[in-house]
Amino acid sequence: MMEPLAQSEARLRHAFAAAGQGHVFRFWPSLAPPARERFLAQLESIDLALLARLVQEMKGGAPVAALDLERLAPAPFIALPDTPGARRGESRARRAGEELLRAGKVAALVVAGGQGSRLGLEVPKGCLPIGPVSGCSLFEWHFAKVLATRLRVGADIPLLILTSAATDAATRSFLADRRCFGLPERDVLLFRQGMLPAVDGAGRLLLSAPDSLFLSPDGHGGTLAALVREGVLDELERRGIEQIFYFQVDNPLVKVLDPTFLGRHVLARSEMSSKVVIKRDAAEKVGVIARAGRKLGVVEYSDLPRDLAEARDAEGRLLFRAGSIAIHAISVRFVRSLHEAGVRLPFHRANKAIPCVGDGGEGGAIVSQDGCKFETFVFDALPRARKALVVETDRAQEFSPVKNAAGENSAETARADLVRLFRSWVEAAGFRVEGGQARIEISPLFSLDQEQFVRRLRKECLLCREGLLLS
Ligand code: UD2
Repeated sequence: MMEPLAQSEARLRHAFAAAGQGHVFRFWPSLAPPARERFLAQLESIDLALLARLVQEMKGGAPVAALDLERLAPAPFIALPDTPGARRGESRARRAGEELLRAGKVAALVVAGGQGSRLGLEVPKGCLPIGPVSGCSLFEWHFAKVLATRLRVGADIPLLILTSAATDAATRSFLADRRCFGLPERDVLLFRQGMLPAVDGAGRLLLSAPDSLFLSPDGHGGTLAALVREGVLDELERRGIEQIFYFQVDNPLVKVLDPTFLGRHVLARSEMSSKVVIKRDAAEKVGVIARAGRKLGVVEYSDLPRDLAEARDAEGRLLFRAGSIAIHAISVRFVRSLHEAGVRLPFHRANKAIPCVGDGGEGGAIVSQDGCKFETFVFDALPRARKALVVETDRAQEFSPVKNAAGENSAETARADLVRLFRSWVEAAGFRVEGGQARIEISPLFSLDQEQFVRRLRKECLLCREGLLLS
C-alpha cells in the first residue's frame, strides 16, 4: 500500500533533520502538490548513510587513492612490438581476439553519461559532429565500427551505452531518429548510471531548484553498479558474453573491439586490461597506470604528486609515462565477482562552482556556490583484479579526445588527427596526397585499419603511380 504523502513527508523530514540536512525543506511551504510529490521521491532516493560518510571523508580531507602513493612504482606494460618475436606475439593475440569475436563472446561498452561541461554542449557529447568530410557524429562513428566488426566476423556484438539522467532522453531520441545507424535495436542496450548529490563546504546538500536537489552523474565507475542494477550483466551472461570492450565516447580514434587487445587480454587470463600511450609530457592530463606492490591502478593526473609526475628514468624518459586512455577489456565474470563481494569503488571529490538556489527569498534566484561533487572511477577496479594487463598503443592511431570547445583536445584537433591517420593509410597504399589541407575520411565500414584499407584498395582498385583508378 502506498504511504500517504503527509506520512512520507514526516518520515523524510525527520531523517534529513537527523542527518543535519533539514534545510532542504526550506521552500516546502511554497511548493505545489505535484512538486512536493516529486521532491519527496527524489529525497527517498538519497542514501543518507553514504552521504554522511562522504561528508566525513571530505571534512577529514584525506586524499582518495586506490593505490598507496608512498609505494608507487611504474607499472609494467607490453610495449609496441619492435622485434620479430614481439610481432609474432601480436599476431597470436590477434587470432585469439578474432576467434573470441567470431564466437559472439564480446560486447562493446561506451561511456556517455558525462555532462560535457567543458564543451558547453546542449546535447550529449556523442551527438557532436566529428567526421572530417561527412560531419557524422561521434555516435555514428563508433556505431559504424561495431557494425563493421560484426560484418567482418559474422557474429552479433551488442553495443552497451552508459547514459545518465543528464544524457539519457536526448541520447535515446537521437539514436531512435537515426535508427541506431543500422545496428539491430535488440543489440543496442542503453543503461543509466546513478546520480549523487553535491554539498557545500560545510557538507550541506545543495538545491538546484526549490523542489530539487542538485544531482550529478556518479562517475564512470557507476558503470559497474549500473550493469548489475539495470539487468544488463544478467543479459550479457544469458547471451554467453564473456568480455566487455570499454571505451569513452569522446575519442573518435579508438580501435573499437580491437582483436589484438582482446586477444592479449584473454591469453593472459586478465580480469581487466588497459591500453596506455606514452605521456607527451609531465603535465598531460591523463592518469598514469602505476603499481603499489602487486596491485596495479590508475593515479589520476590531479592526484599524482609533481615530483613523481616529473621524475625521469636513467634513459631520460618520464618514469610514470604509461598514460591511461580509458580503453579497457573487462571480463564479465570479474564484474559479477566485484558485485558479489560487495566491492564499492572509492569516491573521488571534485571541487566545482555549482549553480544552486541561494538561501534568501522565495528561492527563485540561482547563484554559483563553491561545492563538492562525488564520483567513482572505473579504473579503480584495477587493483581488485587478480590479473591485470597493460598494453601500449600508438597515440597517433588511437587517442585524440574531444574535451574542450577550442584549442587542444577539441573537435578540431580530433578531426585533424583523423585526417592525419587516414592520410598515412592512403600513403601506405602507395598514393601521394597533394596539399597539406586535403580533408580525408575513410568510413569504418570501408576499412577498420590500415591493413584492411590497403588490401581492399589493392583488390578493388587499379593502382598507378599518379593516382587512383577505380576498377
Ligand atoms: C579521463 C580520465 C583520464 C584520461 C582521459 C582520457 C578520469 C577521471 N580521467 O579524463 O585519466 O584517461 O579521460 O581521455 O576518468 N563519463 C560518464 N559518466 C560520468 C563521468 C564521465 O559516462 O559520470 C564519461 C564521459 O561521458 C566521457 C568519459 O567518461 O566519455 C570521460 O569523462 P571526462 O571527460 O570527464 O574525463 P577526463 O577528461 O577528466
